[in-house]
Amino acid sequence: MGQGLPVGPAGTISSGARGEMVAVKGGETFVGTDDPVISADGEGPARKVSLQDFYLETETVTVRRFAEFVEATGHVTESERFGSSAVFAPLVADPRLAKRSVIETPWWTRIDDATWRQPEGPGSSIDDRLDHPVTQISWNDAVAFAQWVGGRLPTEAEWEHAARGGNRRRRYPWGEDEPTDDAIFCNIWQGRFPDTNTLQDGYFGTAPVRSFAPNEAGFYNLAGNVWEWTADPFKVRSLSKQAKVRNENAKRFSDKVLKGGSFLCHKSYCYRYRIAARMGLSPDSASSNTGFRVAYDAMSRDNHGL
Ligand SMILES: [Cu+2]
Repeated sequence: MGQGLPVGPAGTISSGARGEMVAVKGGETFVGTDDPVISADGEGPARKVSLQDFYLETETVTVRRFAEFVEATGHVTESERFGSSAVFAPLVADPRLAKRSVIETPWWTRIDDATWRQPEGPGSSIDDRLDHPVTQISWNDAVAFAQWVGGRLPTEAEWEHAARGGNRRRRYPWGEDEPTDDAIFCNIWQGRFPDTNTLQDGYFGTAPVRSFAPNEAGFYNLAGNVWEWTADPFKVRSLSKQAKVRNENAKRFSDKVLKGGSFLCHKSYCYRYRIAARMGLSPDSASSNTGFRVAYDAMSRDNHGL
């Protein structure tokens, strides 16, 4: 196997299997948009960047793979250590447990023992969701997994470049077509949030990582399903007072950028399943709608197995 193998807790060398991946050609490209919808998030302006070639996994990491990682390394996630995590209130397995709301929104609640093994708290299970994205994973947990497979988290620019299938300007991984409650391209909310989800896409919570058509490059569910952690610190590029405050907070908490939106997004209140959309969260945060996918340097993959 490749280089840089992590050492397991018992001193044994272990290395996880890589997922299916696509080679992405780097070069001159851009990140962000000159046509921001949620400017306060720092979607704009578009900035030129130059990328090395890289590889990105076609899917977000599944519950099954994460279970293999935990089995092999004994990794204990941060939500397991904290003893609680954030769950979308209507999905809490046992409503009697939903007592404290978090993240300044009434539809989030902090649930004791909500972990990747029971993402909606006690009473929920992953047994029938092994091919769904693993959730309740902090940035630190995601980095640990990525190292185990000899990879890393993608940068925001890499993620956007892969989502656009190159340096084309497009709003969504599939092009410009706007998802509606009837035209379904990804796992987001349909209906009136947060009271009614018509389930037109077939899912209330997460969907299997391979549901819906991939983009032309072969990537599944970049938009919707779960937010995806990236390697980058969160920063809004603006001189506004609001941005300054936000950046100070982001710096204080070492917030990282997440991309892609989740099964909770809807144009009416959280229009963040667009490629240029973003969110910042502290690296020890986890929730029932955040996951990640793994990237690799082209170099390290080429050396792999030689
Ligand atoms: Cu959203």
